[in-house]
Amino acid sequence: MPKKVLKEFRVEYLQVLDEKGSCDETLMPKLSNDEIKKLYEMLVLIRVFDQKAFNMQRQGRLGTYIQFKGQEACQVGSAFALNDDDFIFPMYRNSGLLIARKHPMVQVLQYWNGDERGLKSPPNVNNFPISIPVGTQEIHAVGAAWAAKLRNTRQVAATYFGDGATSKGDFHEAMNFAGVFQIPVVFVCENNQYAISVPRKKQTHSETIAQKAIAYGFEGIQVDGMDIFAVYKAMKDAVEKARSGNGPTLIECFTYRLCDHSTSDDASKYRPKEEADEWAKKDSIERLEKYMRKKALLDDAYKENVLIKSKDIVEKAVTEFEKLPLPDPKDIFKYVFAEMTPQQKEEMEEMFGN
Ligand SMILES: Cc1ncc(C[n+]2csc(CCOP(=O)(O)OP(=O)(O)O)c2C)c(N)n1
Repeated sequence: MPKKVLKEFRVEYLQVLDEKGSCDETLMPKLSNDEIKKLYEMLVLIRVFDQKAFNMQRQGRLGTYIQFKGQEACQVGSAFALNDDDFIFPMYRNSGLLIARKHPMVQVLQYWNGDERGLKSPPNVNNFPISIPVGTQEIHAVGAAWAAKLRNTRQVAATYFGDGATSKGDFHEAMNFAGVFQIPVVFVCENNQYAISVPRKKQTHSETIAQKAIAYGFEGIQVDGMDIFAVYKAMKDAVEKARSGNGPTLIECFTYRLCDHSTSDDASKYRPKEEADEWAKKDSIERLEKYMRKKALLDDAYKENVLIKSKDIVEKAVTEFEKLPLPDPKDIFKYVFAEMTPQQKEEMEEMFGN
């Protein structure tokens, strides 16, 4: 009997800008010089923020913090392809994404200091709260995008998650539903090669994460996640496709976390130094600088100026944040449900008195 040949499970890999800052002009997305500068300035701003927030946590000025160093291009490149009234459903590693989506830095700091009000979306954008449970945000994004489809608002939802999250049932449910009902959602997987200490190869036997989309009946693409042009291009295409009623896309941003998992982690315990050093050479910011220098969009004075301005913006946000009153610890009990359960009331009284 002749074997029936099924479609190959192959996906495209997209890189526009290589590590040396050389650009494949045939793949270059349409971006003006001003837009390229905006992307660069945002990358620098969120890196400065990330380092400052980490330092503050170490100094006891912030409760906890999840760094995203190495993943800036995934977050900025994708944010720039969305409209303000599109929805984002982020994960804990997405402080940079929130900032790129006009979420006030002060509020981001407020959140990491234990005040949930930090995640209240500003009125001009649709930023959903970040999700600490791994993967739950994927189904929420599908729900919001489904509502947008039913209401015919032409809004798109984007959801962000790590390679580890793709092993969750939520991922299957979200992807399956999105495929069946052709939901206007973009799944952005920031594959940073590790789920805390679990390497990607122990997460899935698939060659890529992107190819998983094929089984759900839609397109998956793997992009160089440290190449901001590739991320932007893939996202722009996926968003346009979703907005015009042609369903979901899975974008796997192939990247690396150039930092610990969190402020309670030490990645040197499970990742070889040589590996991290190799990835650091691919860094999105240096790569873009090389490109911009070649195109006369960046010189030393501009670079210095961007850094000074970024530090100034971050310091002002920190000063404002440190003036805010701390949240009331009773809020932990008060706002889990609309009404406190009898047990919560009892616990609260036990802890704080009447
Ligand atoms: C449902 C759930 N299970 C376990 C955890 C504990 N946990 C926190 S982060 C993490 C790893 C997730 O890795 P990945 O999805 O690759 O994202 P990354 O942290 O690498 O960005 C785990 C297991 C959690 N937060 N939620």
